[in-house]
Amino acid sequence: MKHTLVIGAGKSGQAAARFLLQKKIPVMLYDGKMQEPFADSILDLQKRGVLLYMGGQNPPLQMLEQVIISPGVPLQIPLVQEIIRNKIPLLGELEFAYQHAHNPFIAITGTNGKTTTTALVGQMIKDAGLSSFVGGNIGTPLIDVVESLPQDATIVAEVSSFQLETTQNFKPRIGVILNITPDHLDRHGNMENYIAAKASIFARQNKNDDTILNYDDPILRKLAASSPGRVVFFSRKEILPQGVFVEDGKIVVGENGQKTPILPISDIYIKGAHNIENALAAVACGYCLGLKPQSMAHSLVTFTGMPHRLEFVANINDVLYVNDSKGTNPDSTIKAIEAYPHPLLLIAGGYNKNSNYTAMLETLRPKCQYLLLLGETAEAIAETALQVGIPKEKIMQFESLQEVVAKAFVLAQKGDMVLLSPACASWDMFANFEQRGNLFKSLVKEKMGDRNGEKAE
Ligand code: UMA
Repeated sequence: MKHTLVIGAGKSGQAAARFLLQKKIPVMLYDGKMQEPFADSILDLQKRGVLLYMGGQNPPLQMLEQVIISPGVPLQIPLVQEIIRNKIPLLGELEFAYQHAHNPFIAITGTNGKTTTTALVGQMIKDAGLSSFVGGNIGTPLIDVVESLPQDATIVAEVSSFQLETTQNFKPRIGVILNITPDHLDRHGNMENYIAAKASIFARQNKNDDTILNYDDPILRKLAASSPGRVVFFSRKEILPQGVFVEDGKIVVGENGQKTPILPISDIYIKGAHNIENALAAVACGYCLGLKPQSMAHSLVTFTGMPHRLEFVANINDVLYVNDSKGTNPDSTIKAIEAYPHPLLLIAGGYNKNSNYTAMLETLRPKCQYLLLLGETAEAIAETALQVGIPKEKIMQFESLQEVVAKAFVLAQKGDMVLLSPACASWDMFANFEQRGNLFKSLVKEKMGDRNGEKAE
């Protein structure tokens, strides 16, 4: 009997396997890691008949009908290359979910800001009294829910370049690209491939669909011409004849010579220039959906942001502790560095994606109290920091996040900010950025407890 092979036994792969089992399709589950001891969720799949191929054990390709690949697995690995050579149909989890979905999609991508914008758009739709489901790269594999959503729900999906790379028919009703700066080049090989993966968000749209693009991003401005959909631009820097922009300190929607003000940007709860861009993109989505200006304004005033994204952790003796574990590339960390005026103890470093840290460290230099480094990239970041003129005595390397937080507590002065914004993915030391951010928060809170204890004595 022909099987479906699921590659990657993480969140996406397990969700795909569960879905296939429900449809009574025989499943094989492959993972490059041994995964022992198996998580209960994997043991459960095994009990239900899933054949496990763990630790890089090759499954028998002649028994395969199709293959579903998890987003984090590169197409270059030998097993996938063998599958492609054997012409076995291969699709990603996003495409698989799309093929089984009955609801319209709003898909949001971009190097940075996609999680916040996705959650914000989901909130805007709910605040307008409509039904939405928020999922995808943000954390819930869509295949888990696509067949059980209410008929009137709009799926608001955060989509990554990894997911977009393996789409074939995926065509969102609204596709958003927030920005494109170098990231994941270890996986995509070069910028052209990375841009092409992002652009596939609109590649199959038609004139009844909307493509929302950032006018201030030169790559996206150029890309607009290749969208078959209706392009709606947003801009933080320029007043546009048509689209969503900032004028006299207010977000404004311009359409056919008419201007509709939404709200003053100072009223938006989430702070920083990058969040104004996320808000503009969300308003552009709301505009395409026909949401009322007052309702969108209410969402922007009340939406408080996402965990692990410039998340306030504590203020201890006038030192701010902020968790930006989702800062997984240099550009994202630049935005975190720029978001607050405080002198910084920046905690950075992690999994090596061959990024360039020069611009990030140049942004940091005038505010840098200390640069506390850990992970695979610590050495490379330290070298670049010296090159951009950050003094040697301000740069320190550590073996664990525990050591970093302990040192930050000793070094931080009143008025400083201790910012975890690693500019790197977490995969060298952690399962994901959430685990890294949660550990940071619990270490800070532990220290806060110690500090209170000291005071009490
Ligand atoms: N694996 C292999 N071989 C490989 C690489 C990985 O077997 O060469 C295995 C790993 O051992 C692991 C499994 O694949 O067991 C993990 O699969 P995965 O990396 O696809 O991770 P999932 O747990 O399925 O989570 C994925 C997304 N992860 C990635 O794209 C890396 C999650 O995005 C997403 O929330 C989830 O699906 C649900 O849709 C996270 C992410 O970091 C947030 N995304 C990147 C980002 O935002 O920058 C793209």
